[in-house]
Amino acid sequence: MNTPQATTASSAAQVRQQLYRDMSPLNLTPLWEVLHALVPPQPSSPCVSSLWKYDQIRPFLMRAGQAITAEEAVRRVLILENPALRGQSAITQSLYAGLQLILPGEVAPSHRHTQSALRFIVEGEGAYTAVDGERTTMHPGDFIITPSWTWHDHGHEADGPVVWLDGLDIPMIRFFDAGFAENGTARSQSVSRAEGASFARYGHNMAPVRGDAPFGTTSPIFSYPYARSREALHQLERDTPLDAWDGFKLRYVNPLTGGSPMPTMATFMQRLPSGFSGKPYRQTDGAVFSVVEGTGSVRVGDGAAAQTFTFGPRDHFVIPSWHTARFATEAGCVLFSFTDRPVHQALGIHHEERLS
Ligand code: 1HN
Repeated sequence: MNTPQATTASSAAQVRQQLYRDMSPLNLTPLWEVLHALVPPQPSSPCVSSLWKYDQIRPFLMRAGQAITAEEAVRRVLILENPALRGQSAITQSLYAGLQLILPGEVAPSHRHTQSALRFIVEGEGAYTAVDGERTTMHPGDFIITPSWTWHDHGHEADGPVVWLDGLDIPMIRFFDAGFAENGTARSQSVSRAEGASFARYGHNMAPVRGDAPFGTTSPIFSYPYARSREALHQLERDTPLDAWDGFKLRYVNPLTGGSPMPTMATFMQRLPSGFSGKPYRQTDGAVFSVVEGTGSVRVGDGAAAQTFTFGPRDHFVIPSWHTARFATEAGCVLFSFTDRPVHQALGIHHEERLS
């Protein structure tokens, strides 16, 4: 027998369910059923942490090299998909990552799009990317930029396969429904400036007296060579106290603003010295890592959900938003990473917690 109270509760539930059904055809839905999930007490990313071991991935990259040419593929890339976002071409809710292969003699044809791209060179030497009439030769560890809406193509006139990490803001631009793209008419753009022209103008703590930022809010430097970043980290290590969370960590800057090299993505290089056992931290910007040198491990998540990844050179991993991360290394290592931090900062929603 139903008590009067239970009857009241069940009839209230019935009244509500009937309300939902009746108004649904008008595309109306009650907030109170979803309010908690819409504004969770803390970030609850659907993404999961994940590791891609290079020695497992490389054979598939090389098979892709036999299966399709760079020209036919336009971009011969294996996308690093977040296991919880399969089919969405996304490594986090806002970021895309992939490993691109180019072989000697190949051209990846010219095009442009509003999505910004970064390249981080993982394997091989001597391929180039051309941006707005200037070529940049790739070396492992170089960080190279393709600003939004600039013509770009890639080519390889040297020896051996060249592989790089592509980082793009594709999911973010898709979220805003703000993407445009256009194919070039020439297979590869003609070269109009000598290699190194942008670095000569902007790479020495100087800038041309006249003329605005050539790429707006994006850095005028196309390539941040590893030789420089590595040297900077080593100098830092010599005379700076170790940070208990980050080791020795530098951010790449747009020399004209001091801000991030691209409006949507921040990039970092850090060195964890041998014997480093980092403290845990979490931040709202999910991060994609490319291991440059050395070996180490990262523990991501809390309690039973925590995962520990052991990494070596050329491995890649993702730490989603607000997942606690903690690094350790016996031999020491160098890590490159990128995140969507500039957008969090522009919106005033960036949070970071350094735990003990
Ligand atoms: C793109 O243009 C490149 O230029 C790489 O190398 C990856 C993924 C989606 C859309 C455009 C490139 C891309 C891309």
